[in-house]
Amino acid sequence: MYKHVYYLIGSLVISWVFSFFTMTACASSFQIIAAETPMGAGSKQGVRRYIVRDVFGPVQQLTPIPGDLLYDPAGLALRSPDEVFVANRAAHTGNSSISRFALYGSELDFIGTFTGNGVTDCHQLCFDPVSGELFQTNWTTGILSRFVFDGENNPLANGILQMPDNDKQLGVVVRPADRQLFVSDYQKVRRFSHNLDGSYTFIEDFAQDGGALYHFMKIRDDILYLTDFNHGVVLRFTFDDFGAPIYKDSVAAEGAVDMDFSPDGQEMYVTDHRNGGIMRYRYDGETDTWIRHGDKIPTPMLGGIVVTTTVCPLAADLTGDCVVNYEDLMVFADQWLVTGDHDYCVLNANLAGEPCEVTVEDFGIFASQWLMEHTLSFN
Ligand SMILES: [Ca+2]
Ligand SMILES: [Ca+2]
Repeated sequence: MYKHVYYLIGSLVISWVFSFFTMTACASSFQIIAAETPMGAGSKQGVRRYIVRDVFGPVQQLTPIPGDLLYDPAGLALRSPDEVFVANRAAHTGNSSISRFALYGSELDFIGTFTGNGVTDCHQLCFDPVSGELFQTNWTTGILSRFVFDGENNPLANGILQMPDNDKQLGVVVRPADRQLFVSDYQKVRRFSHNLDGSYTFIEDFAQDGGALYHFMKIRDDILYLTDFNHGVVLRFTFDDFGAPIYKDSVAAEGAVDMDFSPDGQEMYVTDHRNGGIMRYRYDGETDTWIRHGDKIPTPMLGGIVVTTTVCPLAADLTGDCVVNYEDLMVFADQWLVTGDHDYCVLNANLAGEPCEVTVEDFGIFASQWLMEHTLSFN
């Protein structure tokens, strides 16, 4: 069928004979997913993906979500460890949409894109961790779009929440402890209480440092993290007994627009919207502070970021089952000597990194993982 398949199989046999492989795959691997979001407006940027094999360890780029499936991606949210939603900002044209991707191993599949129910100018989106409801911010309309999911996981419009000030929306997050909903504008954050019938009641706005250009938010260990793009910091808030936020401290982070955390909570990743790059921080439990460490992960200007455990530590698994076998060899052979776009290398057989061409260098890595397998950590 393929002449080069036989050549590759021959090489594999030779490599196998001279090697004694042991399972070294580490269970703590995770995946960082970050949207390329230029300041102002973008077009066909993609969503970058990286594997981190150990917390604080080096990162290796995975195939990105290609920009031709998206439209100016800005916000990211995980519905589960193996499903990511991408909010398409659509260059502020008002034609925003939300795209869904299934993650398996280190691979991904496009599920589909939906719109409607007030989706016009998307920024951050988030899921209620209790009900699974999806909230999508819209930059200019004051409308927060709400979606639930039917038995076949199709999104269903679930009404909207109108901001009391009808003003801008950037970030959105739900506090798991009491299901309060937080929606940021540039200069303030609105908070809403959750009612038993599923409605929300506006409580108040809060802010720390005026003129802040607040953007995206996350909640980790019941602490609210809020980016302040103007001052280049991530603000932290705790909560009092009544759920009111109390300013705690800030972490310096130039151009900060979103952040997420390693699964063990020991590392924080902050996206730089102004200069590009992902800044890395180490948690110091004694002082309860975040300390910058390591090099910035170089990228173009970024927006949203999420971290998931759904990733296969075996780079040579090209089919997503985290076993490197004949099926992967067939995928590898299909891409043998193929050259792709160096900025968006979607050739998953390009294992050795740049340049985006599948050559003997990549095959060396493939061969070194031949017949290795690993149980996916989320199973
Ligand atoms: Ca495989
Ligand atoms: Ca290569």
